[in-house]
Amino acid sequence: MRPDDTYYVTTPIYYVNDKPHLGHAYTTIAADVVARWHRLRGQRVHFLTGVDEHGQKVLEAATRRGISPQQHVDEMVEPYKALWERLGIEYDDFIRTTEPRHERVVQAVLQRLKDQGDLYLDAYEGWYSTAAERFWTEKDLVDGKCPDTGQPVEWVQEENWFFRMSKYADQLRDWIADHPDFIRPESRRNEVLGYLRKEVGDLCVTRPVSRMSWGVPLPWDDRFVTYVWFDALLNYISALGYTPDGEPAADFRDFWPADHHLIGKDILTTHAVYWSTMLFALGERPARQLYAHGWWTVEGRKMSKSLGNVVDPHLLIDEYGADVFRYFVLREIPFGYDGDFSHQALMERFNADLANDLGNLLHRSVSMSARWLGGEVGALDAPTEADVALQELADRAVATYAAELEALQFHKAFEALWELVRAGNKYIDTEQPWALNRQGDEERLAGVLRRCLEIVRVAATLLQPVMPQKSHELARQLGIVLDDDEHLSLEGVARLDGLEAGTPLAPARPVFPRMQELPPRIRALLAETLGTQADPPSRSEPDAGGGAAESASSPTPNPETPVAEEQTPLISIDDFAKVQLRTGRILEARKHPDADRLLVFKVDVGEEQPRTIVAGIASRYEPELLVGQQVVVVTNLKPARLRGIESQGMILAAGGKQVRGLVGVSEPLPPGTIVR
Ligand code: ME8
Repeated sequence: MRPDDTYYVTTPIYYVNDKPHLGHAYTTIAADVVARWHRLRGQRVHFLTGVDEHGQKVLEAATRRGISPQQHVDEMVEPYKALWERLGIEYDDFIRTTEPRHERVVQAVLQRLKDQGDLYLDAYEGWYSTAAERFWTEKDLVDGKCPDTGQPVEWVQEENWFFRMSKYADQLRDWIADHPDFIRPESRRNEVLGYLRKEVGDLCVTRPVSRMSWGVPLPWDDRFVTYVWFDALLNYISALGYTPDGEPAADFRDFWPADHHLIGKDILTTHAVYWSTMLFALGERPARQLYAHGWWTVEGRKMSKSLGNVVDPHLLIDEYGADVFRYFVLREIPFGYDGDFSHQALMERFNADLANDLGNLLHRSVSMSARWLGGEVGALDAPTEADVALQELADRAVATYAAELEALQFHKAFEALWELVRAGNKYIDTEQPWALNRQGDEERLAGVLRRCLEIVRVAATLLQPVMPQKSHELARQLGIVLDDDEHLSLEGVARLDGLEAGTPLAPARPVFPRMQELPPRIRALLAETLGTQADPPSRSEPDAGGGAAESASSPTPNPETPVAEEQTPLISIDDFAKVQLRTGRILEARKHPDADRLLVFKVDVGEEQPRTIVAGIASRYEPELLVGQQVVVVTNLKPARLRGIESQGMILAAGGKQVRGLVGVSEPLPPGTIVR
């Protein structure tokens, strides 16, 4: 009997006819996330991936390169391992089907099936598609071509060995009926049931060496090698040390049946029908669940070689980082559905979820704690009704997150967590720590900020399997330093009191700095591949300091490069005297309702009425943290409307497009004091 505290997940083994692409990365990321999750839960996990090294496709790829198939597969396995390393994939075993430990099992299984009368030799003729590596009947063909690949077929007559798959078809029908969760999602289950409504034939499990020699030799008949699918499917148990006879190997006993075979929808029949009947013939149970996910298109088009470049996993890691790539693919489309990978969508998702919601919550709570609580985790105060509601939401979010993740409903898991994160931001808005600070209510201020930090801890903990690096960066901000192999514990994670009061927080640093536009390399590639102008240049909003002038159209110097003196036209003292500068005090600050980069201020500049000033500094500053701040204002600038709000002056700031600091005065002075 399989122990309860183990978990076994597999990916397909990928053909090494080419380098890995987005689709391969997708399945493997999903498997890694569930594997890491179950490890975090304290289970003993076996996560298997690997490569499919036999068969026609691989042989053809080797032939094209003019090298032996063995040399080809020895080389082509490396890009897979290298990509998994960069993507942070922590597999427990990586199987190659040319390994002796695998070939031995394939041969033993064939021998066993032959001995029990489940294999027979038969003459066969039919339409063979080289591209799909399978035979079709006349009525399967579409316009005389292979229905799967659209490639030409040829009439082939040959002897082959057959597996009595038909004998096990009823057992499979019963199994699916008795195990409603065996095939997910439901639509895919129906697809298999539809297939099984028709008569199920036997399966040809060999290829004559004369036609295709790159495979596992039949132990008793050297005219044949094993059909690549029969060989490949056995990887899921050969890797566990399965033998058809004798004592079961320890890993097989502990991990079979697998909890999840993750596959793409393209290989559902082979898994649901071939693999299950093979297992029945061996007297074994099928995996607990086959989960067939959907297919990615790229920028609205079918994935192809040239489009593949636009979503080359290495490019995505280089430009966005492995963690953001991992998060995006699992967040963007429900697992099981088809979806489109678009860079614009990635940027929007990043900005909305990571920069705005989570990043902001972290930044606001850490920087307000730094400012008003000496940079330490505050102590909890007696909970109010709002606090109790927040705790209930946290309990619900954690429970839902766990359940949905374990059901591979990644997007729903994230939705549940983000409900909590957004509630954290709202809690800041309603509790108004800045007002508490003004009123000197230190106890409540500490309690409010503490609960916000706790929500960040909950998020960091739950996100560890998805964003292993970023979650540790979040933890570091909370004053928790973890080694690579250390983790935030899931135990009691939902309770909003897991941190320790008095722990020093790290200085606030953005973990997810907002993306203003797509990286230049991506923009260039998109333009080149799709022939479109990717992403228009940034909108005309003001530069740092963002005053009223139409400054956005003028070229912005790189903030890192001081402008050379000879390039700057000199002005006379009279010119300078035209600029009226005064000290001001920020009375109110809020986000601009229609522009992410802008903040709207009420500034006292010593006049009867405070001025409304709009400034493009939202990427750096939380509005509420600026209330009370002394600034320098250009007071005689012509008013200008910025996204519908009239700005009556400019707050001076240092930096170019990216503001890096506000200009201040060393002493507190009355608003309206002249600056010269
Ligand atoms: O089929 N979108 O290997 P393979 C999402 N060796 N996923 C995709 C995808 C796309 N556009 N394209 C491919 C084989 N995939 C066999 C498997 S298993 C015993 C043998 C993913 O290299 C998806 O997981 O063609 C799909 O099932 C797998 O790549 C096929 O990889």
